[in-house]
Amino acid sequence: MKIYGDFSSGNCLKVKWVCDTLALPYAWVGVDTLKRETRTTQFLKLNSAGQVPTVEFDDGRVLAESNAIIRYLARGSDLIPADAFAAAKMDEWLFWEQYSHEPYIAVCRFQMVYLGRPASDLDPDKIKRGYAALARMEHQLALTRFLVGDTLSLADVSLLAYTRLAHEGGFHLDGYAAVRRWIGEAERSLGLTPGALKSGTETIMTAISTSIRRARRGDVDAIVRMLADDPLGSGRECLADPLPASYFVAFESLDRDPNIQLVVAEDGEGAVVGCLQLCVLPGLSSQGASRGLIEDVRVAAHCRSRGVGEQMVQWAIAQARAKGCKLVELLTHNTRVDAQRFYVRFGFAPSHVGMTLRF
Ligand SMILES: N[C@@H](CCC(=O)N[C@@H](CS)C(=O)NCC(=O)O)C(=O)O
Repeated sequence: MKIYGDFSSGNCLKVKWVCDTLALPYAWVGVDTLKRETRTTQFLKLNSAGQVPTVEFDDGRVLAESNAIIRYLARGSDLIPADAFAAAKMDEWLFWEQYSHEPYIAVCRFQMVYLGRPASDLDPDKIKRGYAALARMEHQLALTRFLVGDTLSLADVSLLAYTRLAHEGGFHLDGYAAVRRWIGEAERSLGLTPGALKSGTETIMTAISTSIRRARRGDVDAIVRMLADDPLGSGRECLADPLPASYFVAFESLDRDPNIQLVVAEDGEGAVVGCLQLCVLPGLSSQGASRGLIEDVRVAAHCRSRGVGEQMVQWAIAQARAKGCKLVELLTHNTRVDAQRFYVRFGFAPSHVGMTLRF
């Protein structure tokens, strides 16, 4: 499945989050709405509404409208309540989001962030209706943990997309304690970096859209180069031409192991811009809980700080959750202070003292 989307669009992120949470494989095709790439003849053939998100399934069928897409992708999953009435309440929120929330909160944000308008220039009616939407959510979320009862559903996915960015549209959430509590819980449930896209337009505009796929033998060279391009790795790796055979022997062994996924992140042109290894370790402790272990996260030097590492780590967290892991662990060298800060943003907390015995 291909997702045509723009990372700056909450509507598109809804689709990404559902796929990541349910571990549905996809290729992300970046479409820059500001460059009007949704209005090209080619794109209009795909979706005559000229909008993203649009998904194209492997059999050629195409589906648009964010809430229709997530509803289709999440069918049969825990993101849609099994009870028919609760599912209808979820739909109630989905329709409401498109008519009474997104046109105010997302549009004000668009005008401020992308058109550079000051808050004072916003349409007062849009602001009023945006706050009315927040008030309605606050009322519900003071009563229930999520929008439909105690469990995360597509209603939360859909409403989270722009509510977490409401401040970028000039909305103050200070008086909306339940909404703020819910944003944190929903972000954690979806494995999102708290406030991932809150740091302003620069982060959003320069983000690289990646698709994450299993590494192939032909990627070994690119992976080893990324491992070596780092103060610790430069002393550990050997970039001889050709590479030492030990790298390929290790790759074959990793590739055969069903509990290990060595993946690469590819940019829109198919270039490998990042890598990560996820191991799922079965164990007896904690009542037989499996745990995920994230290792060897690297991003190509020219692509750092552009969201690649974040997309890979979110993918790994979602995979570990989908495979039934009860926790995810990683080791980061105690000298890598920036890396530690990066992982804390996903909710990782320093918990162990790592010990190493080298042979
Ligand atoms: N109701 C649609 C709205 C989609 C939409 O407005 N997409 C915007 C990005 S958020 C877009 O593609 N704009 C470009 C354009 O209209 O040319 C949905 O929920 O998917």
